[in-house]
Amino acid sequence: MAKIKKITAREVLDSRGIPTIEANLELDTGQHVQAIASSGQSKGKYECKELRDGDIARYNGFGVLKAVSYINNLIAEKIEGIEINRHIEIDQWLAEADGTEDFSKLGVNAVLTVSQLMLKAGAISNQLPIYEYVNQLFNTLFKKSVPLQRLPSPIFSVLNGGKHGAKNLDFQEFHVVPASSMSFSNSLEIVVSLYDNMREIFKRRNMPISVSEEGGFTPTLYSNEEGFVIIKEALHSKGLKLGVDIFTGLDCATDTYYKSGKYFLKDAGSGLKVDQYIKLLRSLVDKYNILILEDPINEEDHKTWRSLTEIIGKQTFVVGDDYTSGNIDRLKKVIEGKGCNAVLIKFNQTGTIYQLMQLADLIRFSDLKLVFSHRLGESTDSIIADIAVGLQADFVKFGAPSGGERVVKYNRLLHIEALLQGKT
Ligand code: 2PG
Ligand code: MG
Repeated sequence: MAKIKKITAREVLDSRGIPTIEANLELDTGQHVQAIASSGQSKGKYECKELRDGDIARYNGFGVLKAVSYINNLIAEKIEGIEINRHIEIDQWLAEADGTEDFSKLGVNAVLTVSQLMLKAGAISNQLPIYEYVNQLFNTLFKKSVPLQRLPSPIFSVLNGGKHGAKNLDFQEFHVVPASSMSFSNSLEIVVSLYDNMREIFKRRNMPISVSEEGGFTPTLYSNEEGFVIIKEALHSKGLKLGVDIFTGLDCATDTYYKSGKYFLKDAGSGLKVDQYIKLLRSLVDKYNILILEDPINEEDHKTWRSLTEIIGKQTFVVGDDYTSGNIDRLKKVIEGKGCNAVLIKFNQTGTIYQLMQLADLIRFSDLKLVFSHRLGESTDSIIADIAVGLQADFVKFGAPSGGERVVKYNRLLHIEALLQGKT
């Protein structure tokens, strides 16, 4: 079995121009792999922590030299020479070596970069594409027989506000979600035309065309609801039916507009009390066929999460992202309290690949839908597309169909679709 020969890390930039870690691993067979850390903007309270230098003189404090040096010195020294098929054991060692619950000592950016490297090297040394290797690994580790049969349904962000926009809209992301009966390639083609139509609508209205770091448009509108009106108009000109061909979604990322028990949306004159806010959400859900409703409620208000899921859970996936934060203990609590019916997981919220798989196992077998998501700070690496397919996630959310770091993941799904259909 191939052994890990050398690991080296360095500081590079992510898609936002913020420092991140890139690393290489060489096997003694001469094979090489590379990995890079992604990073969030709207982070959940309970997610794992990145290690940043905090030295204001470099990159405004966002440098990652300390985390890089942990890989190059401490971690590399310990794992070089070990057989690559022991990478899950190494994941467990990484968690022990850090010793904190949230990787705040070594930094989840350092730990997950190494864990990704080992997954890729494991796949390469077993001569398997990453998605197939992940699937086999998952089934073996958790004694499951999840077949590799379908691609996750894509959720595309087409409008952005909140922390991803320019505070123009309160909701962080407006999504379009093609009907799950559509093939991935068909979904992508439809949404790309829809996205073009939206650009044309803004041009016709003489509105400046600006986009967020995840590629969604960031117009200044009178209300959040107007965002749905624009999506509907763009659909109409393509001859598509809302609620039949296409559904919508929202990542509310509530913490930007929730303050002291009230929800402050530009759609309402003043702060809304919980019951008024729920009424507004329900009317949007019905009017615009919202299928995905992510982080609609303040993350500490478990009671309202539960009652909203009870009310709309038959037609809508009420998705926990910041609510669950990829934290397994937190997720167990949410499952017990029936707080949501779908969970979104992000690469670097949880820790190592092994921990990510444990989380996916808990979600899948608790009868919750699994959404696999990018982060705002990304790279042109497409590993999350492979992992989402390998784990047979129900949905993927990789941003707008625009920008190299987003389309590389959608392009990878096109390739995997062809591979699964035996077309390549
Ligand atoms: C989210 C993600 C991805 P971030 O909130 O769902 O869109 O954002 O990476 O900023 O956490
Ligand atoms: Mg979110």
